[in-house]
Amino acid sequence: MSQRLTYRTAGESHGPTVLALVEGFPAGVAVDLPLIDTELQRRQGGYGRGGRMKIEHDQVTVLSGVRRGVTIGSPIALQVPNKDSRIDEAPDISRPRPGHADLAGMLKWLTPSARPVLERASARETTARVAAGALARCLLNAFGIEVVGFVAGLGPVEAAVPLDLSPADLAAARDANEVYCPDASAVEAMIDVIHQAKKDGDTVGGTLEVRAVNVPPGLGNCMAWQDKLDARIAYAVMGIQAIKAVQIGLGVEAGRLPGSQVHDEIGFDPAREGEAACGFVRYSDNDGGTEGGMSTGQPIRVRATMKPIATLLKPLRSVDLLTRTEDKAAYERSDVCAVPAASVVVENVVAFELAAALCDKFACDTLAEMRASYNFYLDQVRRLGRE
Ligand code: EPS
Repeated sequence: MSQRLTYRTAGESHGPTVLALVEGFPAGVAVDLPLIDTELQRRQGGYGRGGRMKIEHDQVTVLSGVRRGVTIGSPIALQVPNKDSRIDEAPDISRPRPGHADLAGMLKWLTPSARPVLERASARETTARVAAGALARCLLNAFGIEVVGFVAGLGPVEAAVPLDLSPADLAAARDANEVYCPDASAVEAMIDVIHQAKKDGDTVGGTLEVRAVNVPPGLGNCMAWQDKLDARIAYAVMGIQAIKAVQIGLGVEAGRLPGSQVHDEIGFDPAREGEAACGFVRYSDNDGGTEGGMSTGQPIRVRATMKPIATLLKPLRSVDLLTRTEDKAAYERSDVCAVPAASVVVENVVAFELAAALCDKFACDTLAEMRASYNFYLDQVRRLGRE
């Protein structure tokens, strides 16, 4: 039995390193280190980041699971060292910051200092998730599956991003500005929002969107709720720091519209039979590429809402755990806005879930067997009902 593709992370924000341990990754996949490093560096960027990103220069080291640049089927340990490593010297914090893991963690682990809690809860951990997700993309690339994440909204500013943009055009438009937003007309207003928040000693959140194309039908499983693709994506994305909502396709809007305006009517285009969807097309894109928790072959579309960073330069009210008196929350160096960075995290987290679902459907120890299984399956879909 092949092991399911999974990953775990370890590491504290100011510990010596951040780690991802990826298990169940098929053998025979060429590891594109520049691709992983590019994603790590994109995660560090974006307008509104704080001082930490000037210190770090995130780069991955592969510690295991790879020989001569190709995966060998064993667990893959990915390491990204912290330059700002000073966990033992970092001061204790007795005034928890509302919105962070501080108070809940202090009560859970019975510690009057939030330090041990925030060290692990910090979004620094997303470095490991991006590394694991970018590794998973090396597998997705072998199947032509492309995943692009971007900023769809920032504070009150909403972007308009046409659904028919190709992944290359979407990524190019996104990469042309500091807020990772493909809608050029929204960029200036987004930067203004971040600028104003900084001036006010405040922070700002936003909306992230991920689109994945060339995803074959049949990933996920309606027979077992745990294996539904949309559920697995939502679980993974909700697990990202500061994410408060996840939606697939129309999401919450689907509850406000009649069925005739929600469900994606089915068509067939023989000219597109060679594509992953095997010629099946839809006349709208509201279900976000999944029905019954399975991919339909249409683009997967995921949105996530990120709350504003919980560390405020003008701190909110809190209580000192040492005295039980009300006081202002502690201030730690932080970002004003990490929405662009979060779009990179969501993108790579979704990529990992798609790779895991791909491995489930075409379960194999090696890329060669996966490819054969994938090709066999699409061939069966094309023949379906015709013989
Ligand atoms: C982050 C590293 C952290 C913060 C930020 C994101 O570094 P430091 O605490 O040393 O400044 O900049 O983390 C948070 C805002 C948070 O809430 O955890 C990173 O690598 O992304």
